Amino acid sequence: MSDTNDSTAPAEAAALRRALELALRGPRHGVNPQVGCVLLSATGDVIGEGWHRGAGTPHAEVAALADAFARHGSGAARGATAVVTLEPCDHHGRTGPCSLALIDAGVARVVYGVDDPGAASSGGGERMRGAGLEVVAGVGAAEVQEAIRPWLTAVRCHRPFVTVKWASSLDGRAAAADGSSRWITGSEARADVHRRRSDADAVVVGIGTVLADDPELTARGEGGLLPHQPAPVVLGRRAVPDGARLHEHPLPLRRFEEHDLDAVLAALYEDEVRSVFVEGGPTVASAFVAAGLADELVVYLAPTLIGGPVTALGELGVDGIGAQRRLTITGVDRLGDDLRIVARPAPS
Ligand code: AOF
Ligand code: ZN
Repeated sequence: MSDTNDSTAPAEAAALRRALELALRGPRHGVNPQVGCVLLSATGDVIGEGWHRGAGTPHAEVAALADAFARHGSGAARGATAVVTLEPCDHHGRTGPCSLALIDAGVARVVYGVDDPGAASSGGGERMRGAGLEVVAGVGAAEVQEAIRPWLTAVRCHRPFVTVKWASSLDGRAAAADGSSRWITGSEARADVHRRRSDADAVVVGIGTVLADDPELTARGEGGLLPHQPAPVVLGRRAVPDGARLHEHPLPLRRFEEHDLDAVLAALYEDEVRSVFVEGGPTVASAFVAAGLADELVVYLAPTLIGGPVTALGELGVDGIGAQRRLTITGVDRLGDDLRIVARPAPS
């Protein structure tokens, strides 16, 4: 086991975990992925760290190189190992290619988690190999994939990642028979909804919800508006009333009259929307689920019983039990008196 690759592997796996921790400091919303990078010296010491802070700002690799240069001088990365959560990019986007930045800095070895699925940006691994660097892919890949699943799904499917959220009584009712639905869940659950709105690029509701609830669709916290607001999107033909609170939203309202959700999502993707938070009501939520477009469900269950006809989801076309939509539950948490259940479609 005298091979240097073997002896540095545990340090690299630890550096990858650290890089992922750094990555998650960046914004979850937006057109770019969360990416983190740790630079290790030949002896395995951390000489630089960086993460991506949002579109247009330096990529994680460039930020880590700048950190290493600032701490140890301009030759600091010569012979170093770069440990990155995502394959370094190979394109001139809003910034320059990280593959070239790493080559130019004299980095000898690159270890990364997940291949870049972007058609224009991928290829950094190949370029660096061609330049004589050692490149190892797939380290910590499962953790990275899980952490940036929304962005990876969006880029692979060319549509935003879709989270469908609803709040219901324990018996799955979203409202009483007269349609009144406010305050089923408590304040902790509602605060969680606002944080999740803020992580999304857009929040989607049906016109029925606008007419029934007059929602603001902003992401709010104790101190008022949260720093990032999702764009409000309303589906359906009926008009949004002039006095609707939605008109006070800081971002312009996007309207789609069509029922073709693929077309809606394609148009939003074109507009750089990479994640949408679908907040209802039952018709819109079930349309996304029925179309197989719900990548994640976030369900808040309140300890109350309502009964009656207004279920959290409308028609799903499940005529026989064989057509039921099986889920995998990935999280169950108690928020105040309520339960939050996070689930995704079961692997088929
Ligand atoms: C990032 N941050 O740390 C890395 C990225 O057009 P740009 O310059 O903003 O490039 C965005 C793409 O670059 C992104 O979609 C991803 O494929 C790749 N890598 N992006 O925003 C980073 N390493
Ligand atoms: Zn890059």
